[in-house]
Amino acid sequence: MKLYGFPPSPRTWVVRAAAAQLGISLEFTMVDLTKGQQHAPDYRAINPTGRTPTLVDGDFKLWETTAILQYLAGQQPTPLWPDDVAKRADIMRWQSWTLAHWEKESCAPLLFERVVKQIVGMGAPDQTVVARALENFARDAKVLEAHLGRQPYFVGHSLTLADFSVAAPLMYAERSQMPLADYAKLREWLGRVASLPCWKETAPPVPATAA
Ligand SMILES: N[C@@H](CCC(=O)N[C@@H](CS)C(=O)NCC(=O)O)C(=O)O
Repeated sequence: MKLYGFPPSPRTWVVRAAAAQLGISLEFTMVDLTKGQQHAPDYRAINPTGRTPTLVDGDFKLWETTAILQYLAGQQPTPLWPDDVAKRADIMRWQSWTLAHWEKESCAPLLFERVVKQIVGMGAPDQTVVARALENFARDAKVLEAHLGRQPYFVGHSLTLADFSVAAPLMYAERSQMPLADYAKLREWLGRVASLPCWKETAPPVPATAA
């Protein structure tokens, strides 16, 4: 299978980390977002949304990170994506919530305003956007903290795709100054996930700051 992506992006990173955890080797092709390669006609032919990552398996072209994670985990029996309808729905619940709220409204705006803008030279963070994201972050982190007070992983007692999906937006938590200090369970869980060999093996080099 081939993966098209941009290694520093959390979405490409989480797909590569999950593939490594599953023991699936992916033939990787770089789509350099800093050079606009996501808009090149040959890339648009496999992903008309002009975003990364994209998985290609023979004639099957799959975009959207969550769908890619489920497709990879569905290749063989794995505790990451248990063959149990309630557990899969539970994983999907956390993945859906992450897409709609945790990633979109809380983490991604902090990453963009505080890190991406600096790297690509887009100027200072918009403090209105940052303030709104911090409010959302507190709202969502409380939900995560309460859940992790009851169990060590998001679904059941072992690692699943839910942990990969919820952790991905936190990949640059420190650099984005995400306020994790008040959430001990969340920090402990993130430490467990981030110390997985698959996470470290696929970690991108830290991008430089624009001069
Ligand atoms: N919902 C998509 C979002 C994909 C996405 O926005 N990817 C970013 C990189 S993390 C991208 O390619 N951005 C380039 C652009 O929007 O031009 C997914 O989860 O895969």
